[in-house]
Amino acid sequence: MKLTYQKPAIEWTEALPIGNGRLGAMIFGGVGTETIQLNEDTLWSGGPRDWNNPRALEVLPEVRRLIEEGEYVKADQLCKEMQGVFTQSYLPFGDLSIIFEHGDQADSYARELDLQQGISRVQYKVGDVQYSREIFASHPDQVIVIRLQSSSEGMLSFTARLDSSLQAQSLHDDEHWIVRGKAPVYVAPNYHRVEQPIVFEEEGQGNAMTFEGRLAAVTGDGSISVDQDGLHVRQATEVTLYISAATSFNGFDRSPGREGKEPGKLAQAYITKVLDSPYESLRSAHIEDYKSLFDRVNIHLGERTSPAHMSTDDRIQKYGASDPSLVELLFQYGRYLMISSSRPGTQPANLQGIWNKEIRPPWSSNYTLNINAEMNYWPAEICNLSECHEPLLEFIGNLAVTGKKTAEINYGARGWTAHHNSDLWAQSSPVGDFGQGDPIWAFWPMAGAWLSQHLWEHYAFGRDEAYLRNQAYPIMKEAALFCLDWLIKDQNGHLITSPSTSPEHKFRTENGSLAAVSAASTMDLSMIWDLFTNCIEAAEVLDMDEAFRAELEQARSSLLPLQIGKHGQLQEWSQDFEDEDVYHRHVSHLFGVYPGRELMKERAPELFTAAQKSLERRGDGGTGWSLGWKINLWARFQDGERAMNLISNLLHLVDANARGERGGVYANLFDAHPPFQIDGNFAATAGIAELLLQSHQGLISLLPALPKAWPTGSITGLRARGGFEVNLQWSNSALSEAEITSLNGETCTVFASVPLEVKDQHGREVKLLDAAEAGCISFATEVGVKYELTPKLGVE
Ligand code: FUC
Repeated sequence: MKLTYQKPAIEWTEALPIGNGRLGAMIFGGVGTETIQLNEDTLWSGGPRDWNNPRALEVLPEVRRLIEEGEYVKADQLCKEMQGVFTQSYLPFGDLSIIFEHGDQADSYARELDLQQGISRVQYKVGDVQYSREIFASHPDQVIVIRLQSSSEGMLSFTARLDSSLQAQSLHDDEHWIVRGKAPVYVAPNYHRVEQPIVFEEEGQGNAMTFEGRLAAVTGDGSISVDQDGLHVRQATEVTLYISAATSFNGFDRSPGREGKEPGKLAQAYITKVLDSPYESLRSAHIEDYKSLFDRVNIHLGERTSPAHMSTDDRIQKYGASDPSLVELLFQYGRYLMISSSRPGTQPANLQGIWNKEIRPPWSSNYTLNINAEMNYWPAEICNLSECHEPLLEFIGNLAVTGKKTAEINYGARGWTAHHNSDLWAQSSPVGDFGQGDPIWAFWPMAGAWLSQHLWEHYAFGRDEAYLRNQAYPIMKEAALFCLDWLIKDQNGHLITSPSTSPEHKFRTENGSLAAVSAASTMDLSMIWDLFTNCIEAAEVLDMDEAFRAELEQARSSLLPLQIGKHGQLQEWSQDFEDEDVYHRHVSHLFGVYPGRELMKERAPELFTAAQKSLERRGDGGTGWSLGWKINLWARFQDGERAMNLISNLLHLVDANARGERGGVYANLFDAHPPFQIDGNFAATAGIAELLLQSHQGLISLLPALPKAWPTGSITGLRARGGFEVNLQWSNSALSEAEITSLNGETCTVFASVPLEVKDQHGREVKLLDAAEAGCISFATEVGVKYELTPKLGVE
């Protein structure tokens, strides 16, 4: 479980990421100069502001009329008047450089990222002296720790400094090197051309976010001094560097300038606290904390086929998915990245997790809600990192606040809505700077419906009823209220959405021109189905809102039915339009297959087959995240071979400077759109789990889509809906044993391709109940008890 390399990183996408949810760092591992690029997850441009647009409500009836008359291009045009401002941008914090006096000529160089401990290491020799570094981001202690050692006494001499590319000053006191700065009050998205894309406020205005970082060193035998050039260490054998960082961010609805926290105090407090602790105790606290999450899941898909010494980038290039242990690494890397970028109390992982080096990063490194932000959290529940899901769930709560105003002002609707982009400030309106955005991405008022699925899934897996009652359901209900108001009746009395887009994919109108908005895209209908269904089930569990439940049931049954088009495909739009691009990266209309549960083979066989046909037509290419989505979809279509093809396409080495639509991974295994986007990493992890275990149909399906390439293997610690933890073992491509631990004492229904018998953890036979589904077994469970399921001997 290591990423390994025999030379330092030159490109950022060769550097190795560490993080504690809040602080992130990219480690280059240079010999003469070590560069560590730093992030703090609340360092964003801007602050809370008004992004709503009353003009939206004025033009809405006319947009709807144009759509009804088939004037889609005109409707697109008018729809632009519904927009608000662009979101703000996630920012880089700074760079630590350590300039060594031993020069940059080294032998026996090696660097690694150890996923088992959450530690990155660098080792090399200069002459006879062996140098080593160990770097981690501690969650318990909220600092980044760098341990430097030389094998011979007193051979470590260097100067270290921390600098920021924002409006910042580097200064020092007697002990610490300090960087103190201000974030811009505005940063335009990288795709938006404006004269002044980065705006810092004038002196004295006091609205901007401020930040501070500190660097300190501790050594047993060397000397330490700080002056205007940096922090100097001389003739040490062992040194520990500590970095702390903080911003003035004080909540999504407070001015970071006028109502902010004091970053100086915070940064100082974090660092003072650790300076007195021995390195070993910080290190063991970090490892213990990290392992408490990481070790929950073990995976084994086959023996390593690439040579043991081969570096990770070479393995990707020469072996790709044909090396099962590289697939294991990709799977666990997604879990590592989640633990490192999303912890209770932090911000949710954004488009780049927490790792970003640019002031104008691709797509502002923001929250793209029409796929990417949700995708980030696909592995959270199934891969046993449920608490890492919390930052997103909290963020949804913020959006429900800002989005309530947007619903009211822009659409005159109840409830809350959000659109395709958001940021630290929970921006909820359509973006586009009042008319500059293309509605194909800017107009999409459905984020509330999609995000609410995460609230429900957190309950579906964990079964925490208090959470459902107090936190999740009230927000889900408000999202449903918005949808009830947003839906209108068509001439046949069906409920439809209008205007409606299928994210980022245009259709051809009758006269051949391309348009974005029409009525009732399949994705809208499927997400509303999903939201209403989850609300109905939640209200049943909570035994409340009977009348509201009935209203939702009524509305759900009146939704315009999904349709099958002339190619046998699941129609993407309510009209059987031709695609702008049949290979388009988005597969929005397949929401009901994954991550939704509207379209299942047993419940809707024809639509399910049509959905598969749609995916077939899309092909196996696409950006990193698009490949990731398709892995999950093929898993749901129970086609392990096809999913394997997608995994193979994703494990394709992408050049650091590539741009475009051919996805893959970089040398550091970060997902490449390209450019870097973290969503594909998370989707790959979720997808690999989904090949081995599914639970969206109200039963636990074991090895539903096992690829032939992994004939023997095991996985432990996956979670299934209903409050179960599942271990699986297989050989000759068939299940040999499953262990299911019941965390909530619910009835367990299991499907596998072989007949099974069940014993409890004491070896006692367990009585089977009459299973509702054919081919399944069902049994009552007790909380905390582990059940062993094995194939019945002699039965095929
Ligand atoms: C959507 C996608 C793009 C990219 C961006 C961040 O706009 O269509 O491919 O992932 O989000």
